[in-house]
Amino acid sequence: MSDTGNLIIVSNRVAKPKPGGRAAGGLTVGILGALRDQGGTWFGWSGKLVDREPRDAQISEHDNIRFATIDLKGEDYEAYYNGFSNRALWPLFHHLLAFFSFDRADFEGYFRVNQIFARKLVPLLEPNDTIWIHDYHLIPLAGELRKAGVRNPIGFFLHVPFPGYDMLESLPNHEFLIRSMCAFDVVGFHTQRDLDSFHEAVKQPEIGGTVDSDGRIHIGGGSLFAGVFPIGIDVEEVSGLADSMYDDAEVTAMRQSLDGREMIIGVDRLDYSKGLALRFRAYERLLENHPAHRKHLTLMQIAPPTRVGIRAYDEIRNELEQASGQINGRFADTDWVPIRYLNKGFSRATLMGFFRSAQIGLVTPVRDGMNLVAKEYVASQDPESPGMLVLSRLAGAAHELETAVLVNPYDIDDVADGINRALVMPVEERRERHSEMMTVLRHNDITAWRQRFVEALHAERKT
Ligand code: GDG
Repeated sequence: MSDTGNLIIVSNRVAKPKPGGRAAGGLTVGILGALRDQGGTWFGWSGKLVDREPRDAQISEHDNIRFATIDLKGEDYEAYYNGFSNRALWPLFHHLLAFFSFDRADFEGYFRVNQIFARKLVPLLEPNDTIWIHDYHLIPLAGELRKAGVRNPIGFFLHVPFPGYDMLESLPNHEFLIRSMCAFDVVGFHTQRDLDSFHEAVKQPEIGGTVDSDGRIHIGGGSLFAGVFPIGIDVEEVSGLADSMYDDAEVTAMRQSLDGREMIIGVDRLDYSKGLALRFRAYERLLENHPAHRKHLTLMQIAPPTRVGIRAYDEIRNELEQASGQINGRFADTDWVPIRYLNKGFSRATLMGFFRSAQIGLVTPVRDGMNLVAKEYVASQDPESPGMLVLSRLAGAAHELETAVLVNPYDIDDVADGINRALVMPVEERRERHSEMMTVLRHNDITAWRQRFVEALHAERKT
């Protein structure tokens, strides 16, 4: 054990490496890197549902990292995950009130699961450990750990946006949520905008916090640090993969099937926050307004399903099938189909090869904490003749990738014009914009992200 103690990572799911399993995604690689540096444990739900009270955490070890997982009761999971986390917090934090619904029983289940996490985690903790908790599923966890007498530094990183107070107020127990976030020692966000919204929330009279000039928040006799820690990617890993996968058989076959046409690529979990229906409409508008692109352009949209069983997610799936069918029906010809809509996932390596093969990366969420796809697309490009990123201003990534073609995803004419601008952009301009984006990606890469956060957490030991 190092003198800084072990790092304990807590998240809803634990990405345990499986023998022969798929290569881990960027965030998982970042977390595993942090655990390898400091030594430690990754704690979370096992993915298994049971019908009795969950047993103590099951521990296993790979590569010097401990994995500790617990099962959950089916009804608890339904209320905690599908219910409060994904029907209330996810849409609310993404400013999408039309998808928001609140149910007291769901909130109770959410709170109960956080209590279970605390109860099962406490016996695994040593006095010198630092604890880093991830995302909106686990906001009350620090408070529950404190009640159980845990004195270790506890950090929280929010992977999704943090909304303004007028939006938060729609949640009946928003005050509880804000106070719960203040039970952490360090709270991290992707962007300054999210941090500003958090400050606005803690300063509300009913919350009663103050923010000093160093960014420390003082509340109820205690204090915490809240800061901006933009998540990044492993730039060299992504560009290396893209380079080596360009000639892979599946990637080559896909490129050959384009028959010399240019390709726009979209890769998103099938989620209403990703703006996919509007994206299809924007592409349709491009084909309407710029008929020269017809037959010379293909949109390949990859959208692996997630959160299956939540109604809004089943609905978006139907909506997209209809929209792509209708646009293809309107414009397709015997030798050309405008949209290839793929409702499935691909290996990480294949995806990077696809990114390298696409002239445009189209990333148009209606709201996104950061959006790693935007960063991966940029890092996958050939610096000599890079493809261009068309990026929603409402993604956290737009705060860093200022030289992408920035668009408002709600304005389909703006998106259509943005794609057109990117398609006709001279290579010198593309190179210049790409090189500026790469500088930002390297400065804020995945290692910088985790090291900055863990450093901030260690600093809390002394205060
Ligand atoms: C949340 C926040 C924030 C996608 N399809 C496949 C696949 N992916 C990979 C992408 C990328 C990751 O999944 C998605 O990350 P995003 O950041 O784009 O979006 P969320 O899943 O919504 O993530 C987001 C993030 O947390 C980190 O803080 O940026 O704002 O919403 O890496 O490449 N990977 C594979 N096959 C697929 O088909 N292997």
